[in-house]
Amino acid sequence: MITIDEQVITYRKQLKSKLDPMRYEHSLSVSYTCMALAMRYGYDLHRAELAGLLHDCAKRYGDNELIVKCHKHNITLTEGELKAPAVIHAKYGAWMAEHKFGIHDEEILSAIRCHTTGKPWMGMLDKILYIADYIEPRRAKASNLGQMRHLAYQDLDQAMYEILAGTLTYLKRKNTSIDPLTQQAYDFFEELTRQKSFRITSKV
Ligand code: DGI
Ligand code: FE
Ligand code: FE
Repeated sequence: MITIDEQVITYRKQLKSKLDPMRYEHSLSVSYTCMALAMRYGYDLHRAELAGLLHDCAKRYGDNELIVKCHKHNITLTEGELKAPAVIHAKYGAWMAEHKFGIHDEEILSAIRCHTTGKPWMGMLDKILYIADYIEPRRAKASNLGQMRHLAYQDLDQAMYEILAGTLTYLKRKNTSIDPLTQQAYDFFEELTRQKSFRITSKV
């Protein structure tokens, strides 16, 4: 029977041999940040660690390779994904986590699957991974990173909303195609945070 620590060490070795050094460091950093957020919000530390470690496992492939691999394994890609291929490593990464790394925990697979776009009705691990990917210590400086790091430990939904807003602004400025799921995630968290702030003010 393999222990949790042995499982993590095995995954790290596999990832280190396949990912470029900076991507591997990012994966470790996201993994630790997921665990820190899991401590804060009372989520299972080991599942958070695995989601962080494996989330970018498909990042070694280029866009065209990913499209071919999805086709080969009967993974359906939406029109939105084909127009914004930078998001496909999340869906194929979830497939790899299941079929190459032997993960069968649906919460871990779901978190990997939506870590780039987000989606409406995200579970706690979905949000932890999405946010950890953005705030991890080695992340290149986005202008609002300090605020986001603080907010992540105050309120997951508010942090989701702010990060999605920043991502959409960035994507629009780049004039690149936006996956409808990214827009749907933003609309969902905008409405959720609006309702939450309404509830807080209406209590006063
Ligand atoms: O894999 P990472 O670099 O750690 O980060 P990520 O998985 O969040 O995102 C990879 C890229 O995908 C990042 O530059 C932002 C971009 N992205 C997120 N949503 C969309 C998107 N790109 C397009 N074109 N459309 C989207 O909706
Ligand atoms: Fe990613
Ligand atoms: Fe990442």
